[in-house]
Amino acid sequence: MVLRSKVLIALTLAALGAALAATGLMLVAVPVPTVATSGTAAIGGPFTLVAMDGETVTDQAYRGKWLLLFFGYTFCPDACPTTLNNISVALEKLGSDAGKLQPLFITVDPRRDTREVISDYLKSFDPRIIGLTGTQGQIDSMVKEYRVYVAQQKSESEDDDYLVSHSAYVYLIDPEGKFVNVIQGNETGENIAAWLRKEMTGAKRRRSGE
Ligand SMILES: [Cu+2]
Repeated sequence: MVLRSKVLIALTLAALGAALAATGLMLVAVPVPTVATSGTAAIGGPFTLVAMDGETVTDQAYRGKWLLLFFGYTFCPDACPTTLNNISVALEKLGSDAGKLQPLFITVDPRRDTREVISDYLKSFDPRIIGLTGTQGQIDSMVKEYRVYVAQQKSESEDDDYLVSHSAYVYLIDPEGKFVNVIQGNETGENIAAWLRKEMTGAKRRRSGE
């Protein structure tokens, strides 16, 4: 319970920080929460989204793999490209262990981020990162489940020219679909890889009851 509260507080602070970041241009500066164990946090849960081929995909499709989730949007000027770069570097650093992981980029701006837009955008990053979109309702419920802060900024000119301020945590979900922990997207690829190794080995040890 204590651990769950810690992450919840951190994610709430992140939301607050993002709300205070008037332009939505900055990463949320909140210390990375530390969680020593996993399993019961009230973060995460089942989801239904749409894959790049138009097929419906649920969390069940990824059972048996660790999931690395990042929520963002392709028009994002900095947090998203930075995070996706860092994840790409982390995958490289992990070597063959990256095979146990499935990184997902989930748009919080499904109106502009069509499947084609997302596919094109992800060509700039590691090809193992899979893009997902969904209806506004599907995205909204996932954003709520994962406590992602998302706020569309008012556009002064054209309708389609807006920024979306959002929290920039990367979420780790274990092979059974349980939320494990988060890390800030602006951590270096090296730090993300080290964090992943630690979390993934820790979970294995916990499962075998050591
Ligand atoms: Cu972003």
